[in-house]
Amino acid sequence: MARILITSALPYINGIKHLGNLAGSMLPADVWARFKRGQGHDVLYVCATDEHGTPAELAAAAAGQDVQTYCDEQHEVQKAAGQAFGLSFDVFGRSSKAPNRRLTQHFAAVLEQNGLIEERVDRMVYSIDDARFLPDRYVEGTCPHCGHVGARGDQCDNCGRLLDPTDLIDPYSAISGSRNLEVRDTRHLYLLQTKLEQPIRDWIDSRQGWQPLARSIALKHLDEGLIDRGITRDLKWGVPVVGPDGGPRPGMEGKVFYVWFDAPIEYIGATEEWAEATGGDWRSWWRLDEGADDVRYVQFMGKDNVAFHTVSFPATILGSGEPWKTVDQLKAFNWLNWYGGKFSTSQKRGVFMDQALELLPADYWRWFLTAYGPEHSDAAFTWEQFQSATNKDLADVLGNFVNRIVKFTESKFDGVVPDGGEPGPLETKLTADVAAAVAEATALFEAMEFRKAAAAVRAAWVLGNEYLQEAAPWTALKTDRDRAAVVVRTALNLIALFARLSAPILPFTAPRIGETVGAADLSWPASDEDLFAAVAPGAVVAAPQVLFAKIEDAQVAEWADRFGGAE
Ligand code: B3M
Ligand code: ZN
Repeated sequence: MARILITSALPYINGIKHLGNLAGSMLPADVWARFKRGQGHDVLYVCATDEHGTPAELAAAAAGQDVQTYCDEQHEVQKAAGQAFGLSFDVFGRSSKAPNRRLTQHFAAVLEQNGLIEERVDRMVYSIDDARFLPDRYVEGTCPHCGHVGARGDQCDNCGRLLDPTDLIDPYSAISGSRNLEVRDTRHLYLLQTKLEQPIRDWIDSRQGWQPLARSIALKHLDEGLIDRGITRDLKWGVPVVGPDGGPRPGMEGKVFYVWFDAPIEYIGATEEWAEATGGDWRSWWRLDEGADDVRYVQFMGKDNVAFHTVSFPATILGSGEPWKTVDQLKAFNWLNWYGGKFSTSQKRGVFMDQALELLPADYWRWFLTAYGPEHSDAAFTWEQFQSATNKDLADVLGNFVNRIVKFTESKFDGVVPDGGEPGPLETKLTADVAAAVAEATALFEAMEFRKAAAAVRAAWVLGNEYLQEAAPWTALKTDRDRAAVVVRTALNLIALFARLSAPILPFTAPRIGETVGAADLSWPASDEDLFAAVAPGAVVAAPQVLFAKIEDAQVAEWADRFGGAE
């Protein structure tokens, strides 16, 4: 049994997330956590809301609430949405909680002791009309790299480059829209990343488990050359900058740490929140000198977050000189688009997590977003593809198989698993084919190849249908009851197996599938297991309520109308 720490990028507090956010970090992390738990490993899946910085302040202002109240409410909203989607977080923490504050201040202190933090007088964008500095997202303008209009001061959404607000061409205030801006002096802490370039490079070389997309993004940032980065901001909401004694730091009053400095530290902070709630030992997950040396740490995130996780956060950790656990495997995702374009809250394009569940149960979405997700390239959500995936994979292949054979057992064998007969050549072939599909699904999940793993699971379902078609128990029954009994028993065992194979992706439906044949075991099958031993003669079976309803064309039309579709 291995100890596996899993984190998915922390969703910003500013409103409920859309399906693209879900597909690119939290959902695959959950699927993988369930796969690993199913194998019997000791998994800790950590997530939290990322509550600081300009996204929180701007969203609270737009909602007409003070930031604390806004965050309190939105945290509960996101937590409930995660639960409704079956996201099996061991903890869903908050970056505004005390553990993160303490840890963030701790890291800043040790980095400074190590000569890696410097106070600098900085030139920052100041809005005369708003009477305040405009850090990060408070300024918008044109990206100097790609010309994208409406780029934010911290990062361009179009080309993904990290920006400094003073880089923007034709900048304006995101609060008031005012262009009456000037650049003023203000004092800030800088993390001297230039001194950490070689340690970060060496560390990346030592991480062989990263997926290529993550590695190439990391190396690109290093090759472009690291710059010293301001890690404080002129904001009210955030982790306060303090002096060595924990009191105010002269010259830095009223300043807080930059949200991207404290957010990844919340992975540790949230684990401390988990420990407070459960009595667990958070240090054994994070401190190499206290047991974390045998932990395997896997991070999931969208590609825009990779630079922060492969360069910025490691700079904090490595620069501390303390024995913290760092990421072993990093899985990055591309974008899920809404038809040709982006999801957009303001333009009401796309489906958000809460709305999705008003339309259909979580497993329908989980299947589509896993099996057809934006894994190796951007993927597009279209209602038509969602409909086709649901109807073909879930309703026709999986649902229909379960229904057909259980109903047949009910009508012809009184709902009891029949005995008699001996497996023949068809069963021998099926056993080998299914074992191969399971082995393939296991290897692909292990490799975090989610689309391919889902395809392998689906291939196992297809084998079930093909077997039933060929073995035709309804025909056999007319002449050879024992032969029909063998086929029925075999197929009912497949149902128990399919429940197990489906459990990581379809956690709500898998137990219902298992229940039809009285099988409660949803663990992931081991390589040496007899896959046809779960359902024994004499057991009672019961047909399920509809497992997956087909999506009708009329529904597609209605949803496209309500949420936007092809333009
Ligand atoms: N909240 C950005 C995002 O949601 C940011 C991730 C933080 S991970 C430490 O895309
Ligand atoms: Zn750009």
